[in-house]
Amino acid sequence: MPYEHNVPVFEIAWEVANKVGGIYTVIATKAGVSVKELGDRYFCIGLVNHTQIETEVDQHDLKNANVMAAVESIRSQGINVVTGRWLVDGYPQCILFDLATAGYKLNDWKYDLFEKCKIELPDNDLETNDATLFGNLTVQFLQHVSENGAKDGEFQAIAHFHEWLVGVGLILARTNNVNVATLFTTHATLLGRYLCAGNVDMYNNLSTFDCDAEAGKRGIYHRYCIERAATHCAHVFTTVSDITGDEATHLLKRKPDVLTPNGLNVKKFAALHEFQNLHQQSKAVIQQFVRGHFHGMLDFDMDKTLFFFLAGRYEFRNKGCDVFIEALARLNYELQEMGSDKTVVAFIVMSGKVTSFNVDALEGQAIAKQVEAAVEKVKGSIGVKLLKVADEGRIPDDNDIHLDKRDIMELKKAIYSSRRKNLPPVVTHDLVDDKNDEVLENLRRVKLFNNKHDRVKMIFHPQFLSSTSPILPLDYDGFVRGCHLGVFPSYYEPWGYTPAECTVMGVPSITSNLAGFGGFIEHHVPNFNHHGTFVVDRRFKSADESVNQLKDYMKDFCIMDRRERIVLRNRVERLSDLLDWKSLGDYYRYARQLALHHKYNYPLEGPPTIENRNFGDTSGKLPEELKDKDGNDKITLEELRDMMAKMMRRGSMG
Ligand code: G6P
Ligand code: 1S3
Repeated sequence: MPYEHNVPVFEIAWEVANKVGGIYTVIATKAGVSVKELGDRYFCIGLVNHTQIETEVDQHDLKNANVMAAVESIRSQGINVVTGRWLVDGYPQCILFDLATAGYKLNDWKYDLFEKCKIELPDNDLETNDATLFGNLTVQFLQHVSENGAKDGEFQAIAHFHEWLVGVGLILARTNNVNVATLFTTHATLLGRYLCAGNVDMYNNLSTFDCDAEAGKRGIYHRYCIERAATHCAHVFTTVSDITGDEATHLLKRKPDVLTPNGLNVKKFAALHEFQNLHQQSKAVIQQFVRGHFHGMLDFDMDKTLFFFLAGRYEFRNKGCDVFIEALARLNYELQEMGSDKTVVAFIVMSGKVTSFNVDALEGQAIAKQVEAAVEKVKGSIGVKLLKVADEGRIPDDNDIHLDKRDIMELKKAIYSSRRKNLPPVVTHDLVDDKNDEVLENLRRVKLFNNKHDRVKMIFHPQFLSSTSPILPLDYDGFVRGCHLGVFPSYYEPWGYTPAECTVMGVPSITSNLAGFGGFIEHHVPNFNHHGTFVVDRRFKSADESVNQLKDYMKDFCIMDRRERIVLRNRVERLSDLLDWKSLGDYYRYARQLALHHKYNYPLEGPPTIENRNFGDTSGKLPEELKDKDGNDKITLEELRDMMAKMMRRGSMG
């Protein structure tokens, strides 16, 4: 019997209805295809985050009597369990445990874990304490569901666990012999992340590490034990990319059975060029911010200003921020040497510890508004003068539209107050530890201070973006759309959603061959740089060479003109189907089938493949965006070839 007819699927993750990082994006964006495939047999299991639950969950009982009976049995122990539907596309059912109300069980459950698995947990690791509570609640729930279900005949279920934090539930499901087929997906390895962040050359030494000792040295041995035990207990083990597959093989000692690359919920606009219009709209908001931020020093042409950005979790080296800053410094020098008329405003968006907005940054926006208000007033007074002339039936001449004393006073006041004594700040917020902040330390080192002569200006925004911000009122998606280039030269990046998000929004990006996404694109897209996805080699080149390669990519981008950028954005956007869960969801489906095969002997279909796609034109015909509404060519093929040759000027781009 094909499993899609009756087997319930429980997808278990710390970030269900709890936005922390990338795993939230995985489960939330996948929910649409999961619900489409599995309907009401699909349940997400997570924990209650009191600050998010009201906006993330529509709370109510679920229809499934077996599931509700299991929930009630946990509630009867005085533990709060929230049920309802998660407010994301697909509207999946969710069951969330309130860990604070289960705290009284902690010592018993820690003891039990030690007795059964010899995993000893320290007292001071609050996160692992929570992981223990969560794991025990999950396994109690699964046990109830499978035992209740078995009363009506044979019962089968799938439990898919994500990341070590929910690993205890998987370990206990196996040690307690719960009747479920289990999967474990890791989105990184604990040890890999620590090794890379600590300046160890992980990739060239993967096979040589004494993992227990390395985990011990870093105080994460107990966490590592949970992660490794979960990996080995699962019927099926998966991870998100080739590179993390290798890492897991060596550091967790199990080769993944399936790779489950991360997708996105791709929304196509009815009008092909809608994403280009959105770029224009969001760019106008960023330009407004830049106008305020650089007030009194805005001697660069906004029309020739490009917005680059790096965003991600604040892991300075792992996310490649070190390489980005160094490459920007070199780009700054070369643009000056070339006498370029382009300016790059480079944003770094990584959430750090801040106290409040920086006064200078706030003031900049206020001053820009004052200047605008003064200009508006003067515009009004000129309008009145013109109206008077028109009423008289005369054609106005220069004498009629002169500025009078009051207008000039108004403008003088605004312009004088916009003159600045300091350079425009490189950071938008006050940081708790400004002196030791890694981004600021490095900006100081390379002297990117927003000086007049700098062709690269810096903005470090150490907070998540929000459309209610008084300085840059855009949410993350809007901001990405308004930028010209995303730059993510990561050193440790199992997948890397940031460049993938750029792709589906039609924004070119730079990734690295140490990022799962970079490897995926290299593998599946021929001539990927024609499609606006550039891959920095951080695996086989020296640090200095990687920095230069990144600088060259950014410099090439600066040389492009507007028409070339528009063409490139269209090409990037064409890759978005490749990243859609509509096809990548098949890998999850296959992994579940494999788990059923191992646990219940189901027959197995072959693994999915991403068939060769045609991502664009290599035929010599002009792309659609270069035709007018009647289908005639707007430029000649020769012009197009010149243009592409220019874009691929460097061998590395060809
Ligand atoms: C989009 C808009 C165009 C605009 C262009 C600017 O394509 O539809 O109206 O001219 O963006 O592109 P740029 O790369 O200069 O921001
Ligand atoms: C992890 O989140 P991170 O930014 O700590 O999981 C993400 C989802 O699979 C992945 O995209 C990312 O590379 C990992 O690092």
